Amino acid sequence: MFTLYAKNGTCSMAVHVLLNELNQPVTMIPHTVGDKVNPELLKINPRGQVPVLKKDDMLMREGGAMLTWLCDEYNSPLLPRKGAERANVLQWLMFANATLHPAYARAFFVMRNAQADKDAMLKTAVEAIQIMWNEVEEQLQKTDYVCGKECCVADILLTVIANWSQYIPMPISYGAKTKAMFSRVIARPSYQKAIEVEQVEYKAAA
Ligand SMILES: N[C@@H](CCC(=O)N[C@@H](CS)C(=O)NCC(=O)O)C(=O)O
Repeated sequence: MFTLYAKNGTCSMAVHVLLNELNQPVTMIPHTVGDKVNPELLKINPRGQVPVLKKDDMLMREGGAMLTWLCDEYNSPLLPRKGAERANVLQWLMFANATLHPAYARAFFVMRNAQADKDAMLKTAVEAIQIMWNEVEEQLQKTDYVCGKECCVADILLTVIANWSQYIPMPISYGAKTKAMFSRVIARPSYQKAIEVEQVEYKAAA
């Protein structure tokens, strides 16, 4: 049985959705207790960040690693085992995890911390995010999902991250193909179950 330290709607949600895809039962442990970071989480991740995944003696940090490892461990079609197809899915997974996720983190950092020039800094951060969603839309001109006809693990993480735009007070838009991809991903039973457990309102597909 897996234990997932998680915060509703954040990047840990992608790991939650994937565990549902794999029919793996999971105990969810909240990131926050009262108004403080869960001391149990701080003991295993001094950064106080989620996701952290535990099973028996195994403890993992870094969501991208979890998504990759879980797909491999359970032989999931969401990440092909080898070849150019695997390379392509890994490329889009890392785009989501290591390029798009930090771009949102920059915007949130500005919102929380900037004193002078806050609007200009946020505008720059949002423009960078928009360029990335335009890239996704361009890719989706050719395929239903970023790596082809079938959903892959990268689509799941992209769909989770897109829903963070609602917390940024400047518009971020998605193309029609991108919104159609989000709609297909959130319609999956695995995603619906995570939405229900995490009490997330999904807005990015509208
Ligand atoms: N590189 C890390 C980033 C983790 C991360 O930024 N987690 C955020 C949620 S998306 C978090 O824990 N935020 C809570 C906080 O920092 O208080 C990963 O991919 O696991």
